[in-house]
Amino acid sequence: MATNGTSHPEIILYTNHGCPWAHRAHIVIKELGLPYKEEIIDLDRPRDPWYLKVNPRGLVPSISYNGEIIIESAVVAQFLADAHPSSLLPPSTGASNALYRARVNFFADTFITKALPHIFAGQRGQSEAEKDEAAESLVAAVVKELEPLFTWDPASKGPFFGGSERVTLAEALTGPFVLRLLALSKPEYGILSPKLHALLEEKTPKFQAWASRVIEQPSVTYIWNEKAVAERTKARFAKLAAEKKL
Ligand SMILES: N[C@@H](CCC(=O)N[C@@H](CS)C(=O)NCC(=O)O)C(=O)O
Repeated sequence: MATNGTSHPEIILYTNHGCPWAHRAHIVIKELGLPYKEEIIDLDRPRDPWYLKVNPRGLVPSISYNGEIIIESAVVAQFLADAHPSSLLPPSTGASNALYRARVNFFADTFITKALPHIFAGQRGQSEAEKDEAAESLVAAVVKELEPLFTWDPASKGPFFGGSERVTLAEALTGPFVLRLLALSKPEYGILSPKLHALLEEKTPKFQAWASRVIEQPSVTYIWNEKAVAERTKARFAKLAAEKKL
């Protein structure tokens, strides 16, 4: 791969600020302090042929890194974290670093495979009862799968994964969904059950304490537009319901 010595790589991030998967790449880039150029991809219309050459799947995010194209948010995030060692992720040298990296990946994988489907189910819910049911299932999944992974003591260590003082790859991969979970369950939006806040606080205090710190981080919030995402999410699910596609 072409490199440019000690200067910064040339990065183009193909993104859409409403997309949680693209949001992962934004968090990583911001945490690494890397300059980048941004190309916003309009997801409301078919992809232009030039973008399908960048990413034949037509999805965001993609990055160009010194001319090399990398697609899929988890791959992009991992690549950037590996190429630029930082508190996001230690290098894979030695068993103890490898173990920490495995723990980070397991945490993110658990969030995405065990918790996220219930967040989506809540968004799809057509009635308050369906939304409440999805909220109960989500909280049960967080109790069983995620709460036991908070093994550090945030009173004596940092608030982020493994007791880190700074955001790690675990937060970069899950933060966009944590933001949505906590924002879209505000009663004014009617998207996720408003009971979620109290349920999480009561049943998953470690997750809740961690999540409340994640959503305060500037790297997590700098592209976040809560009202715009809430409106779009509502409109998208209303359209799907009207088309009977839910
Ligand atoms: N697995 C992909 C998912 C990316 C994805 O679904 N992006 C959505 C926006 S949030 C997209 O580009 N959708 C465009 C389309 O489906 O046409 C990743 O992690 O990068």
